[in-house]
Amino acid sequence: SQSAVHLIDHLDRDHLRRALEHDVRTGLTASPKWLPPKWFYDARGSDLFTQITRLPEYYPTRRELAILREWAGDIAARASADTLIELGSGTSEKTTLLLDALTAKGLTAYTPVDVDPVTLLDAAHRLAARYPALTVQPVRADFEHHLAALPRPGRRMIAFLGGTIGNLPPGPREHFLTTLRSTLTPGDTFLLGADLVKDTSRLVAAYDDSAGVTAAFNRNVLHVVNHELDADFTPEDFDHIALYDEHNAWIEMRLRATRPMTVPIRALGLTVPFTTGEEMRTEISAKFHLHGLRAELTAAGFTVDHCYTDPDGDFALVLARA
Ligand code: AVJ
Repeated sequence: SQSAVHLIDHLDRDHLRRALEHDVRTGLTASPKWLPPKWFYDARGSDLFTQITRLPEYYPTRRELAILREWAGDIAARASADTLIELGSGTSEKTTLLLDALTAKGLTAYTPVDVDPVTLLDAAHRLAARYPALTVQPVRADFEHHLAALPRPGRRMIAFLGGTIGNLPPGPREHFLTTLRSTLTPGDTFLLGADLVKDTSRLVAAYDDSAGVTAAFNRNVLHVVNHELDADFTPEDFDHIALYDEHNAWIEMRLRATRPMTVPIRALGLTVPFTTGEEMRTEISAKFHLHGLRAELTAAGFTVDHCYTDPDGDFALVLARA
């Protein structure tokens, strides 16, 4: 595409590299071991996630789309935003429904925010071509660290779709919501997508698909560490585990070592031992009850305007006001 789209980049190579080094050193020297889910998303990981959204078992994307198809007009009318800022925008595929409705109500700018520059620029070019009157300003940033640096023109809607809020454990989630609220001003709105508690077998199937795409996505974090930190993981020597923790109401993904290993991570001068069967946590994906979600938003200083769900009650979109 020829459209003029310029990336604002808050994640220079140095910053990213230091963050990855810190996370890998912290997580892999802890007991039990863990790695944060944000490192899934290099170009390959983003592509695998897109494949996940098309799997028959992975319902959240389709449910959220169904809600947007039905309610985007209502959401746009309530928000009457000038600027849409989308956190964790990925391919921005679902966003066109929102953009169609919001541009009809006077939206002039769209800012997708993501960590993967390839996916981000690709989406930005595609949307700039589709909405010629819209100013598309992609920002490469980490939504947990750069909220204060987001553009501030006019009435803003912050969209955080897909259920990505579920990647944050309760403490960091409260911090995120409070920080986001503090960067907003009266008239601004927050549109939050969240996956809802449901039958355990459906939850687990969504994170352990029969085609093995989620398993490849899970193992991708090891490819990323190999590539970025000169490590020697053999990803195939780890089994993909997805389980539902009912007490915490979250899905947990883990990688389980199938044999004893000693893995050099050369860039860190670190050697990480694994025993057979040892598991490391790579993601939590929290599931919500509507009343809990409302309470968390209210506690962070938002006023909940409207909750939308699909007919089966699988997924929720909540519109809240600053
Ligand atoms: C992109 C964080 C919403 O938690 O469902 C999909 C990521 N992980 N399958 C989710 C994911 C495994 C996804 N989010």
